[in-house]
Amino acid sequence: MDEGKKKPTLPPGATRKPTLPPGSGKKPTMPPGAGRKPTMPPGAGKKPTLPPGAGGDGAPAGLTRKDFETDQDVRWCPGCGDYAILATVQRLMPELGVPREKTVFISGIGCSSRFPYYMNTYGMHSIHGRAPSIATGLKAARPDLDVWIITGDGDSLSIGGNHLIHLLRRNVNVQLLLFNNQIYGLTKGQYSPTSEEGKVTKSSPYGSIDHPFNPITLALGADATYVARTMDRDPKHMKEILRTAHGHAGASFVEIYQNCNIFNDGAFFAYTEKDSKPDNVVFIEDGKPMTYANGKRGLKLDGYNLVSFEIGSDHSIDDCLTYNSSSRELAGIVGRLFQKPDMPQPFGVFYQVNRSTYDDQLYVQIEGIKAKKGVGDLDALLNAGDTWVVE
Ligand SMILES: Cc1ncc(C[n+]2csc(CCOP(=O)(O)OP(=O)(O)O)c2C)c(N)n1
Ligand code: SF4
Ligand SMILES: [Mg+2]
Repeated sequence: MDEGKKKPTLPPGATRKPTLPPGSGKKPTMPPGAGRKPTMPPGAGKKPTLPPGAGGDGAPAGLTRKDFETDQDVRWCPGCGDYAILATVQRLMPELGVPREKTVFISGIGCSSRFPYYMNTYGMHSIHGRAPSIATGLKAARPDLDVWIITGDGDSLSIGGNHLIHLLRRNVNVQLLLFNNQIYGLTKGQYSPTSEEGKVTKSSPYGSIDHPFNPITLALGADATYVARTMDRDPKHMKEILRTAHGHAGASFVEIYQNCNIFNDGAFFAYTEKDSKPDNVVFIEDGKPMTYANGKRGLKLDGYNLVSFEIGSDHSIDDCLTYNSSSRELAGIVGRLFQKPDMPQPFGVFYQVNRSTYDDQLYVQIEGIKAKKGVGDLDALLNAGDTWVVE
């Protein structure tokens, strides 16, 4: 039978008065405490003290960092790593040369997601975990806009895990900054998908039994075209990573280690502090040998594994692996250097490759269809086929 020629049948009950589900006519009852004034994390609202390293470098002539600041009180706890990220982004903005009215920051929910309030650009503090979807919609409608997504480890990897991976595989042309503090900050210290095994929190009083995500290999697994890691306490490195992320055409995924000094203080001190950083961090750079510990140690491949060695009498710098961010295989191996005892952890651009973006492909498709079928008529489309009136 030709389904298209059938007389339209109304969906059951379409002309009847709708029957409401039980209880839906009643005055809504609120969940306990829902009417109360929201409580902020301890210390929020106080004058901020910048964490070490938050000073960063200067801005060029023309627009300055000040032009990207707002009159909003920054409501993060004093000493929070979010301040350093905000300062770095505000310093970078004038150098990118994108007009403020063409720049949009979209966030989900969390301490980190308060970011758009503090940027004198367009912005949206949106729905928990959904910033990637809203950003995809915005880029589809306005591909000319420069869109940044701000998200936390809970926002992007718990409730928003699904939305994140689809943004990456589609290669929507945006920058996504994942503020990873390995904790739910805003809701006062529950363990998150990046918290380490055994982590004791209010929601894991006997220690977390969840295996944590490694955001870098997760992004690689979703076929992201730009994958990088940086840290709040190295603003110079952060700024250069954000600059290259911005220059990349496609979804740029940047994980930023961010200290939550209230609920997870020191989670990354091994990587960020002056005394421990050299032995625990390897900065990866294209075409450069993988050395660390102030050039005293190197990394090389032994089969599919990385091994660490001392640069000296037995091994020279020439034995070190030279990094190549266009190799997905290498990025996978190096990305797996994650919370490994006696091994450094990599920071820098793990992977970068060119692939057509979602927004470009969408417009190529639209133009192709218009050329074949002519410009569409939305009204005609909405009234085409079977329609009926619900009374
Ligand atoms: C639908 C929904 N579920 C849960 C919450 C509660 N909630 C608010 S923020 C948050 C997690 C935030 O953690 P993260 O994304 O890591 O941000 P941070 O505060 O650490 O920056 C949760 C679970 C919510 N606001 N909405
Ligand atoms: S992330 Fe932690 S330190 Fe930062 S504002 Fe939230 S609770 Fe405070
Ligand atoms: Mg968090």
